[in-house]
Amino acid sequence: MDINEIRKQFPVLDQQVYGKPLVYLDNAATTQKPLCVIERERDYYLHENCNIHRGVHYLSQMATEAYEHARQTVARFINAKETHEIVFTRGTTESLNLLATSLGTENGKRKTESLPFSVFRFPFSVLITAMEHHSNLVPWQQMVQRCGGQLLVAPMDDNGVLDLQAYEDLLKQGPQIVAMAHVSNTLGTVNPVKEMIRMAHQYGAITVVDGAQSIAHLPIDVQDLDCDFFVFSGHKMYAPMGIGCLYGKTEWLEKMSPYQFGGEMVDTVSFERTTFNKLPFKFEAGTPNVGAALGLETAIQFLENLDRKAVEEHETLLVKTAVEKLSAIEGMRFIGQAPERSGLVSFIIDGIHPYDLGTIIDKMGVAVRTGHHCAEPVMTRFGIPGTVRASFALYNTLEEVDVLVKAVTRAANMLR
Ligand code: C6P
Repeated sequence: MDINEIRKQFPVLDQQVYGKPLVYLDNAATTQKPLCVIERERDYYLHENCNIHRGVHYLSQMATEAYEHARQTVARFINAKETHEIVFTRGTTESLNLLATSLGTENGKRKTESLPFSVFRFPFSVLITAMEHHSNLVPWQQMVQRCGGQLLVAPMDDNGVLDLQAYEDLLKQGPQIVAMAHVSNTLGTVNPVKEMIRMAHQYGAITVVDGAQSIAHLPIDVQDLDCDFFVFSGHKMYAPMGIGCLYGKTEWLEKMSPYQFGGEMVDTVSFERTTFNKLPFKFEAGTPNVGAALGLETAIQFLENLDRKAVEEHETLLVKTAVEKLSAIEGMRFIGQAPERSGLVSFIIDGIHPYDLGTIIDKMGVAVRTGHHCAEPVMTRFGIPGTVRASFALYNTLEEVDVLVKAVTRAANMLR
């Protein structure tokens, strides 16, 4: 893998901030976009822009075809059985809200057992893990509160490793839905989701995997995982913002109610009654972000053109090196030390507020994220206000890790 060649495709990286070369280590928040993705979106607006599924004219048909081709590419990328199992959304958060709303209302309204559970079968509960991002916590919390159910939380140990025994004990309480992060955005922990899904199914629950932090780093095969739902955002995998996906097994998507109403998600409409379109369109109300969907397809092609094993090894080396070199700093405490980790390193230094550290190293050109990273309960669990998080992408280099370590060392000395 020629990192220098790859970096040429990311012009945004080649700039100075505060007179220092930019070292962009906030990739878990969003990755930068390669030229091919930027150009694909630009081309769409230059030559193809049109609303889709609506016009008989040439441009509309071309745009519709391109959008549906992008859906096929996503399906192939994550090995979905059927293309209609891919619903385009704005991102992970919208996908999870769709699920928490639709799964709740379906059961609430019809009082049927059409899904494998009913909110009227008490106790109704959703099981999550202690390391969830707010987007995989708050929608479920609000759902159980609306439906009069309970949110169960599987704990983790001091290294940020999920307690699988406690997870199984909670499964015995019969949660109807289990929602889990594939990779934690604060700790970097890679959860054993395949095993967790197998266990959840054994106890009769359906499973939702939050793939926001795994999609760019790990190969995803939804059939092999056997998850019922898998969600992710395009902007964390080199694609534009405003596009993401919900994968769902046909059998559940068929049974779920639409999430939003209007536009082409209908079949027939009268003042008395509406019937809904087939999958996946019944979940795509209103005009979608066509340009971003095409950008997502190009981002997938960009990744597929690389040796993904080599990318994974490179990113693992970046994390390992960062951990080794940062360890030498006095008062360093890593938050999240699971043996299976991906993409990032999170830490605090005794007596130094993460925000102060982040602000100082920013002036040295190093962009990291500080704070609770939208996972406040994780901070509460570790009794800290936040962490400094350096998160890596395939274009980062070992030299950049050195710049990070030097910047953190200098900032820590200044702040002590
Ligand atoms: N985490 C971070 O800096 P959206 O914003 O919808 O694209 O993704 C939400 C989300 C859901 N789950 C996980 C595990 C995530 O990491 C994120 C986004 C970013 O960590 C922004 S808060």
